[in-house]
Amino acid sequence: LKEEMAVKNTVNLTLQEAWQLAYQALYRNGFSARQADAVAKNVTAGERDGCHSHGLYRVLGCVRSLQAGKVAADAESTLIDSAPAVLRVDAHGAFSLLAYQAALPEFVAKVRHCGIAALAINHCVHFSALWADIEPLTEQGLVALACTPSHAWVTPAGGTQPLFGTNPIAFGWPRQGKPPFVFDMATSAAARGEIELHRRANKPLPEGWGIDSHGKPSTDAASVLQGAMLTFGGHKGSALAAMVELIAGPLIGDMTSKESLAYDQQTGSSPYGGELIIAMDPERFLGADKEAYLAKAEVLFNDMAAQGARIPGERRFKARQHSEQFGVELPLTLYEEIVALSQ
Ligand code: NDP
Ligand code: PYC
Repeated sequence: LKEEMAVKNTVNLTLQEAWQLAYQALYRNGFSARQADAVAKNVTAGERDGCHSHGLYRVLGCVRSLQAGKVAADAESTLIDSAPAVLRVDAHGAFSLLAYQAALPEFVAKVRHCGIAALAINHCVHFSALWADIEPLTEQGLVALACTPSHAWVTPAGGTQPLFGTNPIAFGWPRQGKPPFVFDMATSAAARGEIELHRRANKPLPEGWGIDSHGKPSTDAASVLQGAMLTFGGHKGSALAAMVELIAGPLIGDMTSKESLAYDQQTGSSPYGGELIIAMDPERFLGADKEAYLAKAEVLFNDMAAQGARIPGERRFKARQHSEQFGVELPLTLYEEIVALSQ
């Protein structure tokens, strides 16, 4: 088996084996069983969906964050009922995942009651893909939007110095009998995790992802990680990145990406701060007209597909089906690094 792995340079794991690998590394390094399980489930889901930048690779960063004292190993969250349509949950320095899980039932109750509601996750360490926060809402028939700042790695359009985070925005729309329409995108040209994976694989970056520390365009991953990343779509992505800084930073009483990076003290830990999630209940907007209007959404998706456009999320759900049947392929070097963490 070892020889076969060395020739292929990858390891095939069932989803259960992938979870186990992540869980062992996290638990043995000091995370509580609950935290380790939540993180292991999240990164296994990322790997399963072909979202490698937020798959098992993240275990390395989670353990590094714990060793640097930048994430709580076992904190339990507390809920704060701020207003009829606003809920806050304080993660007390742990990852966002369990805080979100704890807040979800009360958040959904507020959305159903008010038609629209917002959830702020505060004081959380955030390493994960946002579609995982959207799907529990679309599964309940809700329309949802989520965003979070990260670390100051991205230069605003027209600048040369890192200021914004990679600041993802995710949106989900529920569909009857079909996977939801979900887009989930960094407001940088690519997620930082994607650039880190290019560096690990010694692969050049596509043009337009970043600049080196002299402000010159670069396709060298290590130079861009030292320099600055670029926003997608020039000034438009830059404006959206600024919006995320504001609504998932100061508006919810939490950090900007610049503050998060300063807090990091060059330990290479995951970003620390807040996440904002807004959800809407079509039932409360539309009442008896709901079905007729939701049918119009299907016309829109069909019209997109008729032109050959791919529906965001489609690739992920296909990858999910494939991984559930055939497991996931992990680069051998990554597999060995995670195994070494478990010893
Ligand atoms: P991508 O650029 O790979 O994809 C962004 C979105 O566009 C996805 O919804 C994807 O759908 C869709 N898409 C991609 N190609 C096409 C196409 N040709 N036609 C139609 N739709 C398409 O992702 P990013 O690199 O921007 O982000 C990756 C992940 O990183 C996200 O999950 C994000 O949440 C996470 N992230 C997390 C951060 C954090 O602070 N926690 C910070 C930054 C990023 P599909 O999935 O189906 O391919
Ligand atoms: O890939 O940009 C990223 C990222 C930041 C925090 C988690 N993922």
